[in-house]
Amino acid sequence: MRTAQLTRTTKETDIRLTLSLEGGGVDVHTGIGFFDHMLTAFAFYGGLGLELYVQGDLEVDGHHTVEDVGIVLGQAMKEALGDRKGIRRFASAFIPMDEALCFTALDFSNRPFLVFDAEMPQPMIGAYDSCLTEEFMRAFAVNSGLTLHMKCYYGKNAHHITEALFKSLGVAVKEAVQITGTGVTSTKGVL
Ligand SMILES: [Mn+2]
Repeated sequence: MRTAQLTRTTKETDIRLTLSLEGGGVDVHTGIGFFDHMLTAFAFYGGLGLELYVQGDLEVDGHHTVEDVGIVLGQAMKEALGDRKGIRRFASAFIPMDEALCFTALDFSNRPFLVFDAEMPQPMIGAYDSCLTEEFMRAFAVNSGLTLHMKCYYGKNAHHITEALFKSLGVAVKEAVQITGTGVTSTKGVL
């Protein structure tokens, strides 16, 4: 079973996370309603089991909570993927949401990189700072060993843009982690 269970405690956040690449229940409590909504969408479209409980320093703002969840989710993804043998590795997805259209292309290459090109027309979505999506994606990419490119082609509503980004990440991750072969998906012989 490709699963991982992690806990991480710092002076800023306390995180408990269980991830399964084989599916399962989704239960997310970060203290930021919109972030829960995004992570739930990501897990659902990613075909992932995800249990996540976070106590963050939200009296400061959401930055530590969102970035640290990205770190721990990325670490869990890396652990669950193991030696990455036989995975499809690459995937991409265009996802619209109402007036917004977003795109994700990714590669579980073990070469972390983020390209993020999405303007957010509104600075806040509920209690969630729109600028935190890029921080989350960077932390997730760096810690999971993912080359991740995301782009918003157009959109007027930051909720729709952000949701299309998280859904496209989920759809692409679901495809990329599928085991379709037996060897390592690299001409180098190792990922
Ligand atoms: Mn929504």
